[in-house]
Amino acid sequence: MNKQTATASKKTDAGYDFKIMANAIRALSMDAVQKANSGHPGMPMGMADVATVLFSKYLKFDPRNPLWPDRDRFILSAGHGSMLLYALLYLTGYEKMTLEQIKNFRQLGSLTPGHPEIMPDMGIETTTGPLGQGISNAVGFALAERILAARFEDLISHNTYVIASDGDLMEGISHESCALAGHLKLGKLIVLYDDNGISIDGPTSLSYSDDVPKRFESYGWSVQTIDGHDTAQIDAALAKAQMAETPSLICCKTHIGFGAPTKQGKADSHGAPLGAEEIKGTRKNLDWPYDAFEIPKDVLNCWRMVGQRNHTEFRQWTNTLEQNRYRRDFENVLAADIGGIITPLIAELKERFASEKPKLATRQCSGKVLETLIPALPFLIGGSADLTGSVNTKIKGPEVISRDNYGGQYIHYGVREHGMAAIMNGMTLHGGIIPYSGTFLQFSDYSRPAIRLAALMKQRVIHVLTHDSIGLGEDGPTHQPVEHLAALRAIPNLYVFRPCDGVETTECWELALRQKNAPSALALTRQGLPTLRDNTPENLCAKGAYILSDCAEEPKITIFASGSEVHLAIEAKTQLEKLGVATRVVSVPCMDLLMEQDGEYYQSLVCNGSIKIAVEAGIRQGWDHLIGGHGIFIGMKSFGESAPAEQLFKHFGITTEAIIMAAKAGL
Ligand SMILES: Cc1ncc(C[n+]2csc(CCOP(=O)(O)OP(=O)(O)O)c2C)c(N)n1
Ligand SMILES: [Mg+2]
Repeated sequence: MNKQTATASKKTDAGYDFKIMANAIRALSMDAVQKANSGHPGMPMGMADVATVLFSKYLKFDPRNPLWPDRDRFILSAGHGSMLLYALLYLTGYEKMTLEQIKNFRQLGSLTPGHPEIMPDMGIETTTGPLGQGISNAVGFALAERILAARFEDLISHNTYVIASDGDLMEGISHESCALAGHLKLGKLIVLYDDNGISIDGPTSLSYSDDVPKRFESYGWSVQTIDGHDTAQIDAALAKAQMAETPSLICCKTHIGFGAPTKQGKADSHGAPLGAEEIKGTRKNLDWPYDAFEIPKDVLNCWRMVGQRNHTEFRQWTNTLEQNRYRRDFENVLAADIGGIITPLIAELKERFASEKPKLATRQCSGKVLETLIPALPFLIGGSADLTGSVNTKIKGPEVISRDNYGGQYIHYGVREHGMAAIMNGMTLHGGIIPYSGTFLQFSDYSRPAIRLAALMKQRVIHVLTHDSIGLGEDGPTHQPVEHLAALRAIPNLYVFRPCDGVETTECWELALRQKNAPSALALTRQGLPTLRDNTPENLCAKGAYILSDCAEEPKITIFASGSEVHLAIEAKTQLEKLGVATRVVSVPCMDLLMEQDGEYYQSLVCNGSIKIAVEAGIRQGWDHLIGGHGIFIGMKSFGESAPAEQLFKHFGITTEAIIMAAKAGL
């Protein structure tokens, strides 16, 4: 539907009654939840009218071509209402979303899990469930759209629609991301807020008296409030939102569990099957005299026509693409495929670090890597949560992205780590962008829920996390990560890198960029470190750990270390060898990658009978895999202290001398 012909109505353009179509969603939702004997019927029943108008008149989508790059994105932020999405996907004709799948709601191996799990080829753009994440991903989607539109104006112009609930808006992360959306004036972001006044504990008045419209107005959004069951009002509000130059919030006053005789408007309908009696009464109330899972042919046909609405537009878009002179660039950007582009650049950087042997903090090394890579990778979009100068994420040259210029390559996210991480997830999910950003490792706790989702969704998002130990010094224990490396390593499918110098930093960046199906975290130092590595054609970090310095005979001592502690291990080795103790040093830049190698590779690093020592300025957790329960660990057991870094390493006993003493004691 284009802007000019939008008229408030109670029917689709094809003349079908919205109410009846919405009831199909309600019926499927309550039936599926009842059959699964678990799930959330209330929200889909409450938002069915809003979703019906959105899908049948506004959303630009083509179920036959779900990956159409210029499709509108629909994000169900309130993931507990998953049946709303599954019902829509079935009704509009996504091939894989069959009625069988709906009947298998929440069962092992089904395409209809409890909360939506990313499946873009089936209309599920992101995994939602942890409240606040979806709406924040959506800000990333909408920002990615603007960034790509600035580069390919003929090919990209689409909206991002969100359904969000009370819980989404209560969560802190929504404050972060929505404030930034307003600041960046993301006018193609349209949020439909299920303003039903109910959450799990009961009425939202128990804990929530925000003036939501004022809140969003203060962010610079356009806000409307409507009756979310009046399809004419929904239609008019959506038409108006299309015209807004700012993000739009439509507060849809709805009744949770709409149609249920005793549970409508009550928390009881939020997260449990309605029960056979209540379902019977609902069918009567809605004038829906059909069996469970039965959708009458004419209703289904009407929905299927909705699913075909944009097919011609899709074909026109494909023609435009074929004739577009930037077609190849566009396709390359969409694939975000770094392929061979970075190979010579990485080789050159490694050679430079290895020959110049600078004493640099790894955060500075990372800055140098970016200086080389960014000009070659226009889809690498950086940023920081207000620590740009400290985390070395911005290079000279590329412009900053702002409401007046989406053509830049750097985002000032403000002090919003959690929002930043979720926005990056949205940008990579949109396609065409590899996002990276920086903050202190300590503050990764603030981003953790979004980092976890990137790992779960297998998305390439790169977190630059500097000031990675007590080595940051005087800022003290509030800023000194201690358990963070272990905590991040605990997240499956997240690669945590902790390079020891410029060569390793370059190799780790390469691995993070080439890792298409996982996020990465680069833990980098504030303090300067010597260059330890020689150049090698091979990326030695790729196996997670490798022998950095070996001895002629069988090692009596094997020292494992990461990042800023590797040079301590090398110094200890030099002194131990003067005493005639054969010592090997294994650098461990990525424990996660090491765990993926076979046992043989691990055996090639350790020598049976050798005493194993691990050194890392963090906690022991995780290192037992490498050194065993009897291995010696030199690291942290408590929070840090505020003092200059050198004093702290001495104070906590993370020194060359401590390694030598431990080795002697072990022998
Ligand atoms: C981060 C997070 N905390 C808690 C939950 C558990 N939870 C699921 S829905 C919900 C709140 C329900 O209220 P609302 O968001 O208004 O949804 P409605 O009941 O109106 O559908 C909660 C607390 C969650 N999914 N995510
Ligand atoms: Mg609610």
